[in-house]
Amino acid sequence: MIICPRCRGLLEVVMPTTINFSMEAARTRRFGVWRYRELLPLDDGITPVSLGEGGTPLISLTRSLNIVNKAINVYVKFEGSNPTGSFKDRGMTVGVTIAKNIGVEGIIVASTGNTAASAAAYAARAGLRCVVVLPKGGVARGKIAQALLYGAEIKEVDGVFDDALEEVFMEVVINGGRRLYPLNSYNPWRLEGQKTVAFEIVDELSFVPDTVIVPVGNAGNISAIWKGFKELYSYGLINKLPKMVGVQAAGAAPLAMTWKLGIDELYAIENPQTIASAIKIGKPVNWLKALRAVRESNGTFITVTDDEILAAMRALAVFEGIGVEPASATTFAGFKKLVEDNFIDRSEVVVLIATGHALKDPDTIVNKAIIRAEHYNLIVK
Ligand code: AN7
Repeated sequence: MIICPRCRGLLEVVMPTTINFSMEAARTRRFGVWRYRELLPLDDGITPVSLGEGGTPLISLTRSLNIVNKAINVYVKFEGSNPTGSFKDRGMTVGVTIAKNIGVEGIIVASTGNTAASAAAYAARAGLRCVVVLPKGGVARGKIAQALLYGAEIKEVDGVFDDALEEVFMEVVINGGRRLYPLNSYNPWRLEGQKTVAFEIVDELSFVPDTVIVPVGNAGNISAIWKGFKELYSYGLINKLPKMVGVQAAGAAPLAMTWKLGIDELYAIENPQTIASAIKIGKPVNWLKALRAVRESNGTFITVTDDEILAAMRALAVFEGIGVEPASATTFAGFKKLVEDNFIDRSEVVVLIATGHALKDPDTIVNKAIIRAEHYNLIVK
């Protein structure tokens, strides 16, 4: 159902080649995912299961740019201001709307945490059961708290996210996906919602940025955002495309490795390690889509160390007042590297996708992020 029986690849939603949509007209609607309804694959008659997702702030960076010593036009798209505190809500509003309309009893997801929190909230809103399968000990406290609060049924497995995902596959094979509908990021409907971040960036800036930097775990988001830009381009709503940059943690970098080696098979990591638990993933299911996105867009994949992540997290917080979780901080750490390597130059406009809120992972803040500030020689007053 979710995998193509012929090539065993993931399914992808193909939108009609022409569409009745104008940005001008859409702007009379509330800023958020459903402003772009005509660009989403749902019939007009369907009422979305919504909590007001999307419409997140695009914040220009100021004082933190001293760290890179260059005046560059950089924005943070702060996805932490979504209803459950991460970009996952964009996909979940679409995915759960579909689940509700096909008449299932509930939904099931494997998750490093944010998908679980989001799935639990939207399932509650829709009156569906929600089962979340989590890597034992591998999920940040804020995310578990949310899943519990929204009433999800929690199942823990030994191992990492990839093992939790295997468990969901098994469950779906057993019940045929009829009872519990799988809403992992291999599910193409969720990616349709996630592509709206591209629409919002263009909508707000009224132009296309040169580079978009995205943290990569299961690699769904970077694929979805690229799909969003490409669709705008195909409808003639924009006339250029950005470079897509994927950032991974050094100890959990299957795609960055695949990219570096220039191979066409995924370089899987059996035992991924990083402080950024959201992206502690060794076998990203969307790896091929992501590889194509980065290749087609003339972008790149890079890695950042845990120390760089913590320093970046601290820098965004103390210099900009932007509180993000470790996975999201990879974007600023990666941006700094790309400026140093001259991949990004002074004339560019860059957007960092800050995928999740700082409160998702309070333990890392309290135990680690404060101390490591000295990596950027921060003087905190
Ligand atoms: C904050 O919740 O995979 O590359 O199960 O929570 O689309 O996987 C989370 C991923 C980046 C990576 N930033 O996005 C999950 C999960 C944050 C995240 C990612 C995640 P993908």
